Formats: sequence, structure tokens, C-alpha cells
Amino acid sequence: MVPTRDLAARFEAYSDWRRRLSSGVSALHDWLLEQDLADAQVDLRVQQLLERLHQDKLIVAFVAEFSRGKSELINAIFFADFGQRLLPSAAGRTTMCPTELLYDASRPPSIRLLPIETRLKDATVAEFKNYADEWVTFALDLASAEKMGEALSRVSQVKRVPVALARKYGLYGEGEDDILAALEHGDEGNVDIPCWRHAVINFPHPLLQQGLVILDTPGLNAIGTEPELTLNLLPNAHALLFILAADAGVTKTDLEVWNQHLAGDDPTTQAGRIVILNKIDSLWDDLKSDAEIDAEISRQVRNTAQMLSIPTSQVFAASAQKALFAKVSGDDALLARSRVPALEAALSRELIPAKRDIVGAASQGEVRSITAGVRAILEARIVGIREQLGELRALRGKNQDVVGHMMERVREEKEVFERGLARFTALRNVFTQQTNDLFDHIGLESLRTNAARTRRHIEDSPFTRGVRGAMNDFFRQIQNEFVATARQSAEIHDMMRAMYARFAKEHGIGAFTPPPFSVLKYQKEIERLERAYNTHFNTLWNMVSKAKFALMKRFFETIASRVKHVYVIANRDVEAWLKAVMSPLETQVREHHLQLRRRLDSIKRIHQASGELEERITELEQQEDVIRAQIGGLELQIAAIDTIVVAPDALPLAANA
Ligand SMILES: Nc1nc2c(ncn2[C@@H]2O[C@H](COP(=O)(O)OP(=O)(O)OP(=O)(O)O)[C@@H](O)[C@H]2O)c(=O)[nH]1
Ligand SMILES: [Mg+2]
Repeated sequence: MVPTRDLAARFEAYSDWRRRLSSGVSALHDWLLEQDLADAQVDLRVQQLLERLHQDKLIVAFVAEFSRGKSELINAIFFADFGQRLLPSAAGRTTMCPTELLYDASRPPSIRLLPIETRLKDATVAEFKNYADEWVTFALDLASAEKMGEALSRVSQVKRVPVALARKYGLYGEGEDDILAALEHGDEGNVDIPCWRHAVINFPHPLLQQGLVILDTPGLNAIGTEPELTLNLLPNAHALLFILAADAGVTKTDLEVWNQHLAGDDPTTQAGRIVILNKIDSLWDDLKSDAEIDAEISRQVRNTAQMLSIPTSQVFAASAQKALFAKVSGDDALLARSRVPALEAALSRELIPAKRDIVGAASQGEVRSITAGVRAILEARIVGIREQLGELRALRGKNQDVVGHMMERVREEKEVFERGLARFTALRNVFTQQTNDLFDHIGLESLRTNAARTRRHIEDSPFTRGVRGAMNDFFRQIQNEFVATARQSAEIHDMMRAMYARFAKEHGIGAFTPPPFSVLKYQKEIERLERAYNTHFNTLWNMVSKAKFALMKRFFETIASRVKHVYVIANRDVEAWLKAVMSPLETQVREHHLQLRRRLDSIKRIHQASGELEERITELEQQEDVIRAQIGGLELQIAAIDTIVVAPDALPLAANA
């Protein structure tokens, strides 16, 4: 058994499953194209689904007070293959900025660093990511572990600046809570600050290539000053690993980090949380028996669990340093003793299956929704054919007069329907008007106005009450917009439902109940942001007395950028929903019109030459067979995708153990 490969094996199996699922979806799409059943909307949605599957990320964040061994643990779990320490790990504060490790094939291997000076601007880290020129990039030389280590060591770079400047960056204040108090004071009036605000390491490690993203964070206080971390990066992580050190125990600052960022009373984040009691090698005492040492480790694990109010099963003892050394030197006994393999097994067990379930269910839902429209069309075609067949069979043995009479009837029906089309056009106009009203509430323009007003209010009244009031108004306004959006979309929904019912009744087109639109998910996300804002507001406010204002503004910008993200997604969803509500009716109307024309044509032909009747009946019967085969084919394609979703992973035996 090769336990260290457990995480890698499971992750590879997960990526492999995603690839199989993608080919299943592509096969469905190819089939739809071949059968001439894909329209522009189907193409687009398939494309989006494939993209989501391809870009699917699994984000694992390491959070702790400084010097607990976050970077060392990342080195030990993910980068031991390089035969040396890749991320800088040393006593004291080492990692100075949040560091993402990922792989983006469209860029060369590199480390990209966002200068600390960008803290003077309003934009957030997420926004800066769209502007390559704001970052300083160094290429990574994959052939030389030494040169790579050198490039990566930049995440711990600091520089000496006047205190006044550090304050401007929101990094340095007065009193006990000085963010950089732990950094050595230099000469009078100067202080060391991080050179960089954020780092992105682009590195073709097999796990990163498959969509794993690792987030290394700097110790405690830096977490508080970079709102990007608390509001965006940590809430979006799939797993949060909290690290403690056996030689330090659970300190007051450890508890602060835990309570602020991980305690997890927040029902909207489902991220798994794992606590690691690191540096157990500090308990390895040659004068004690193994049993005594194990008992001491168990005791500390129990204490830790108790202090954090979590089950003992969620606490893992480990020695990152010894695990790294053991992997590099191939010492299996030491590796087992470091207990990191057990931690890796737990990580892969808890993380990957949960992620697979979510992605699988979402993909199945999307496939069903894409194919539902296709099936509705096929069924409408069958209904049309059956109607025609009924008519034509009734004409058997009848004289030309009856046929002529029937032709008149279909002609009339067609005319009535064409008059109905005028109503459809009128509906389209109302629909467009209502859609515009909807976007008045949920469109980005309304958010821009709201954010600009809040920014102005914060600047006009930079005191606790003013800032709080402005922020509260900001959130109220957003919640109101979502309530209005819900109302407006319900109105559209009612109108469309009535319209479908009417067309079904008057013209016999397929019955269809349009799906309703729910804003709940966005409201929840906004509520979560508001809660995060409430939690962090006081901490931030008390922490930095002088740099308060700059910090508050940046805090607001981060929140605004998260809200914008919610709006962007809501807008995309609304657009998709509007299409889903309108396009079946459009298609059905078009289809129905076509069928009426075909019916009229075939009866005309039969009217002109009576020999045509039997020929036409056979033709229609064959058409029906073809469509039934298409429905069967569609079922097979969907079933094939379901099979892929539930198929067990092809794991090596070790990982199945
Ligand atoms: N004895 C022992 N030392 C460890 C272990 N893990 C890490 N260390 C040491 O602890 C020190 C801090 O480790 P880092 O990896 O830099 O800690 P960090 O949590 O990343 O700290 P910051 O980057 O400053 O936030 C380094 O000197 C490591 O070698 C361990 O399991 N046992
Ligand atoms: Mg570190």
C-alpha cells in the first residue's frame, strides 16, 4: 500500500470522472446535432456545462496563526516530490501575503505578485486579477528546484517604510493591536511591511493541473486586514484546514483566528473543516515509550477538540516537518510516524466524494433541463402526426367533396391560428417591457448607483455611525431590489403561464408550465455578506485607529465587489430563465404553424389526386416511427450520462482501502 498517494489517486479519479462526464455530454450534443435537434440555445448551454466541468476547482485553504506550519504542511502534502522545501517555511513570520497555488494552462509557469502599493487604490484583489499590468511576474524554472525555491521565497519579502506610509496602506496603527507589531521595528519611525499584497503561483503540478487550488495564508492579523480573504477566498474554499502546534497548545490568538474565520456558525458555507495538531514531533521523547507518547498525543487531541467544541474525530495529529523529510528521504517508518498519511486519507475521503456528488447532481439537472425542451418538441411533432393520421384515415373511401370540405376546415383553422399570432406578437412586446422593468431592479446599473451613493456617504461621514448607516442603507437597498425582482419575475411567470394555457386550449399546442424564478439563493448570499460585514466591522474598527478610514473604504470595496459578483450571476440566471420561459412558446408556435401548413398541403395533394391518400398515410406512419426512435435515442443518451455520474471511481486498491 502506498498511502501517500491516496489523495493524489482519489483526485485523479475525480478528474477522470469529470472527463468521462464531459465526453458523455459531448456525445449527447453530437447526437442532437446529428438528429438536427440542437438549436442555438442548446449549443450555448452544452458549451457552458462543458466549460464548468472543465474549469471545476477544488479549493483547499490553510489557515492559522503564524508559524504553526501551514507552508510546511503544504510542502509535505503536495510538493515533497521536488525533493526539497518549495514554499518558504521558517521560524517567525514567513508567508507575508495570501498565496494561491494553481495551474492555468494559458500562462507559463510563474509567480505573480500584486504590489502592496495597490492597497492605496479602491479596487479589490479579485478585480486586479483582470489587469496583468498591475502584477509583477517572475517565470518559474521547473528544471531547477533551487531556482524555483528562490522565486517562491518572494512571498516572504518585506521592506522598510515610514510608519505614516504603512498606516496609509492600512497596515499599521497604534496600541496593542498593531498589525505588524510582531515584525521587528527598525530605526525610529520606520517599520517593515510585506512587499506584496497577494501572490499567485502558476505551477503544473499534476494535482493543480486537475483543478486543485491551494490557498496558503499568512498568520493572524494579516487575515483581518485583507478583506479579500475573509469575504471571498475563505468562504469559497471547499475545505478549511486549521493548524495548531503541539508545542504551543491552543493559544489566545489561535482561538481568535478559529472564532473569526472557522468556527462555522454560518449555514451558507458548507466547507469541510479539519483541524490539524501539527509539530507532534516535539512530543517525541526518547526517554518515553511509544505508548506514553501516543497517550500524550491523544490527550492533546482531546483537549484541542474540547477547546474548539468539535468532535475528536475532526482533529488530526501530524508532523509536517518530519513528513516532508520522510518523503524526501524515502523513510516509510518516519512517514507513518508523522501521521500525515492518515490526514491525507481523511482529506480525500471527506472532500472529494462530497464534491463529486454536488457536481454530479448539478450536471444531471442541467442535462435534464437541456433535453426537456427537445423532448417537448418531439412530442408535439408526434401529436401533430397523429392528428393528421386520424384525419387522413377518416378520409379512406370518402369522395372528393368530403376531402374538399376537410381542406376548407384546415384552412380555416390555419387562419384562426394566424390571427392568434397577432396576440403572440403583442405578448412579446409586453414581455420585453416587463423584462426591462426586471433589469431596472437587478441590472448592474442599479447596483452601480447604489454603490456610488454609499461611497459618497462613507466619505462624507467617516465615523462609526456614518459608515455603519451608509453600509446598512447599502444592504437595505439591495434587499429591496431583490424583493422587487421577485415580484416582477412572478408577474412575468403568471403572464406566461396564462399564455401557455390559452395557446394550449385554443390551438391545442403542448401544455407547458414555465418554471418559476427564485431569488432566494442571491438573498442568502447577500445576507451572508452582511453577516460577514457585521462580524468584521467592529474588529476592523478597533484594530486600526489611524488607518481606519483607508481600511474601511477597502472593506466596502471588497463587499461591493462580492455583491457585484452576486448580481452578475443573478443577471446571467435571469437571462437564462427568461429564455427558458419564452423560447418553448416560440418554438411551439412556430412548430404548430408549420404543422398546419403541412396538413393543408397534404390534403390539397389528396384533393387533387385520390391515389395520394394511402401514400401519404404510410409516409406519416414512417415519420412517427422516426420520431419515436429519436425519443428512445434521447433517453439512451441521458441514461448513459446517469451511468457515468454514479459509476464508482476506478481507484487503485490502496485508495479503496
Ligand atoms: N518541529 C516541527 N517544526 C515544524 C513542523 N512544521 C513546521 N515546523 C517549523 O515551524 C516553523 C514555521 O513553519 P511555517 O511553515 O513557516 O509556518 P506558517 O504557518 O506557514 O507560518 P507563517 O507563514 O508565518 O504564517 C518552521 O521553522 C518550520 O520548519 C513540525 O511538524 N515539527
Ligand atoms: Mg507560511
